[in-house]
Amino acid sequence: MKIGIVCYPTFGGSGVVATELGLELSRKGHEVHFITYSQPVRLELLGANVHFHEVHVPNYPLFHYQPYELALSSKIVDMVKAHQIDVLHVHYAIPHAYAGYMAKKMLHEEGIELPIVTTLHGTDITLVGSHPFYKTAVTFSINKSDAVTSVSQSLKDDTQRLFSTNKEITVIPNFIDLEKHKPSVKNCQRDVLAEPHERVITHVSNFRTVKRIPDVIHIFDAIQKEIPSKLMMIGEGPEREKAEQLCTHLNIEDKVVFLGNTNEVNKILCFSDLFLLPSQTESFGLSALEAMASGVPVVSSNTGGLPEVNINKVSGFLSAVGDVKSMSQNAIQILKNTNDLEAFKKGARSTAAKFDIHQIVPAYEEVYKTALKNCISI
Ligand code: GMT
Repeated sequence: MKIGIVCYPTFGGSGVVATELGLELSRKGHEVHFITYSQPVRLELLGANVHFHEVHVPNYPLFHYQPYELALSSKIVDMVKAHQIDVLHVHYAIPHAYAGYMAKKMLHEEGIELPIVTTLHGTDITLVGSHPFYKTAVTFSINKSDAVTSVSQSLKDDTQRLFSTNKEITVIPNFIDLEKHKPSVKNCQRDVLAEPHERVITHVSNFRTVKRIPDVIHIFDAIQKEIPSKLMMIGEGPEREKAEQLCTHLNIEDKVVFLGNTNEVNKILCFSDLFLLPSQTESFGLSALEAMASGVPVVSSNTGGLPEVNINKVSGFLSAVGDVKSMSQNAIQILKNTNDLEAFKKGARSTAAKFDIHQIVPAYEEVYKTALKNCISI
């Protein structure tokens, strides 16, 4: 099949899922075309089966906001015609599903029917998409997609609750390449960042309010009072500066390392002992799954799709959003005793194995086939 993929090229989960999916589809022999405003961060290798088409939005002084959807839908039309694309898969509803619909409509005028598959990722539904300013257009784009998927049952339920749509939604959970995230001692540079007797705790996110970064710091503060440890903070975002100030205020700045954005998260995870994800909302929690695949137990909140990923008392623990005390106690329980820690590490890896890329990606191929067969003509 020739598949077009529209996504955000940044470090966020939806872009990572779209990129890893495209790469796996290309390995399976499909021709994959990424369409976005810059090369996706995890798309390191372009090859015979993997192509990248950049969307340019020329700056024009009349526009207060540059019309990205317009440039994107034009690019989709040109690319579909030039490469005879069979199906377009858009990741994150805003504005990709809307631009996909416009492209579909323009192509229809030329006698070309393009099936659109929309994958809902989380904040495009729970935070941004359900805002009154966007809701009408998001509902329309969901209803007009040929197929809609969501990354968890919880996100499907949220979509049906928040939007007036009878659209069938197929749950296809996020996935992981277990080979890439093998817990391994090779390439680990633990000694650069922590002392041999210290436990290593890690958090990865885009440091937005929804991630409850102060909770991460407070949980770590409670841990380090009982167990010698270091905290690795990976990612960039609006809450980073405040987080650094909080560490100074708590007098733990020498125990917290801010590493910024990196493509080498698995190299930090391979020597981590615990992953923290106390989010306010989380449709799935791909970063938690990546940690688990590396054999790192997770202490998280129980919001959204997290209970579908992090299995309480097996791969880690779940607590109510904001319950820093319970999360701290759970973290200490996992880290205190080496035998318990080893059991949780095994539990994390075996739970992650249920999300094996080779088991999940065929579900997307099925959705493409169905969308091709039932393509709505407009
Ligand atoms: O977590 C973020 O803020 C990034 C966001 C994105 O769209 O890039 O992540 C969402 O999609 C991921 C991939 O499907 C999910 O694993 C995340 O749980 C989801 N984030 C939220 O729901 C907050």
